[in-house]
Amino acid sequence: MTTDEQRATPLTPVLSRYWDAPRSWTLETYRAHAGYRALPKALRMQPDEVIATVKDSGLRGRGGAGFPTGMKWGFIPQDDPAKPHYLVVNADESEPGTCKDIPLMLATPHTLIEGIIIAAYAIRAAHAFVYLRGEVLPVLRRMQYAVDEAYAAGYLGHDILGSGYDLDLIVHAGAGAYICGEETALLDSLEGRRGQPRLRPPFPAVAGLYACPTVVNNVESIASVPAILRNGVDWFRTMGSEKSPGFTLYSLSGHVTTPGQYEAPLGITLRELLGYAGGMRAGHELKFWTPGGSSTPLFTAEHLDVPLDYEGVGAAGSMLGTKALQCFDDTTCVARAVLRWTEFYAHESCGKCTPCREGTYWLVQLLQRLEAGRGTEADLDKLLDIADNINGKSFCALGDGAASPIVSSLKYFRDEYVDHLRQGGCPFDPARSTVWA
Ligand code: L3W
Ligand code: SF4
Repeated sequence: MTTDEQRATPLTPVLSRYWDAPRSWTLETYRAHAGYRALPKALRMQPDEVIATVKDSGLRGRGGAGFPTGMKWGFIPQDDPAKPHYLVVNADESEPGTCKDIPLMLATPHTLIEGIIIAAYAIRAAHAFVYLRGEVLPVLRRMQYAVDEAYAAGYLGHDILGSGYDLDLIVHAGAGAYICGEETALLDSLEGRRGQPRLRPPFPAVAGLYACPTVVNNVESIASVPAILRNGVDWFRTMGSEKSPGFTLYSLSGHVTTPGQYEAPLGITLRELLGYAGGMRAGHELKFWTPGGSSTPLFTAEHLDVPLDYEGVGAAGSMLGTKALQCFDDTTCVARAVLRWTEFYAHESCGKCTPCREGTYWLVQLLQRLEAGRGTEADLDKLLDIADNINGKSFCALGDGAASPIVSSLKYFRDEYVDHLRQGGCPFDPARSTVWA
């Protein structure tokens, strides 16, 4: 019998399949939608068999880097019984435009919990943590409610489903810093220290939480595991491509008629997704967009047919990142958008390394001047020079991310920056222009 989940359609709701169901977040609703059916199957397998299944599925990390999930689990060394293993779920969703993990945890927290139990069993961990962005109190409450339900039903705690396997799950709220989404800063924060990135290697798989072997995975990556165990590797591979298989959540935001989460196979294009989302708002054209949040180089309308998978977006000069498709129409000032993102990076820079700490500050100064039409054309080259001194020379990916919109906006929209200077102000300012809707 073909279930809703298995039916191949251009949109493939798996994770989001019953987000609209009444009381979707409860254990009762989860069970009514095949919930906790993958877990007994996993617990009957050897842990290494579970890892092999996830490896064979080709699932790649959904937090930004696309690193193969099963391979990461396989890195956990098994030769030191004195060192516990940990699973940490990165639920610190903060990348601008990214809004998939928070809705997932609000709507179906048990999907994540079932994935956590399976992943922790596979890597032989007795403790798992969900590191949640601190500002999102309703998500914290809902996750904790679901964890309590899972304990009461025997899915967490001692001797899970009579298998002899024990797991404790702790939901931990961070204090709301973007840098704590960087996996090693997250671990420092979880240990009670100020969240700043650690030098890698060693990677967390070798020396992570409390210097013990740790898997850090994104919410969506872990939540995808139960469906893979339930339906099989071949099913998962019917979607997406050889190197980027499966379904994923695309977050459409900005000047889109119906913004929201669209779950589809990897490799779908923005043109197709906009077709489902009713297109750009009436009377306006797409001007620029981010394929994976503001940390990924901008695309324009000429990239509407780029396959949204790791290879396709990479070949076109950007990154799939978190699949946060922020779409801006012809009323948007690119300099203002880039200034706003850069202010965010300057504010969130943890200050550990000079290129990012100082560079993001100077980028903001120059952009503020340019956006107000008070700079000079030499400032445009200064922007590129500073971005070049940040990109690849910073301690962590936040610096590279801050440089991305600067470089790509100047590549595609240099003339628009120059127009600010010629007009002595923003050409998109309502007082100067007719482009505002
Ligand atoms: C063991 C090795 N493990 C790599 C592991 C590593 C990590 C994963 C990917 O940045 C990107 C960034 C943001 N032995 C290993 C190994 N690993 N080699 O694989 O590592 P990496 O360094 O490729 O990336 P990353 O540090 O995880 C993530 C971009 O995502 N991004 C930001 C997203 C923000 C959020 C959020 O708000 N929550 O997700 C958006 O584009 O710029 O490039 O686990 O340990 N030899
Ligand atoms: Fe901190 Fe920025 Fe350096 Fe990362 S790149 S360590 S956020 S100062």
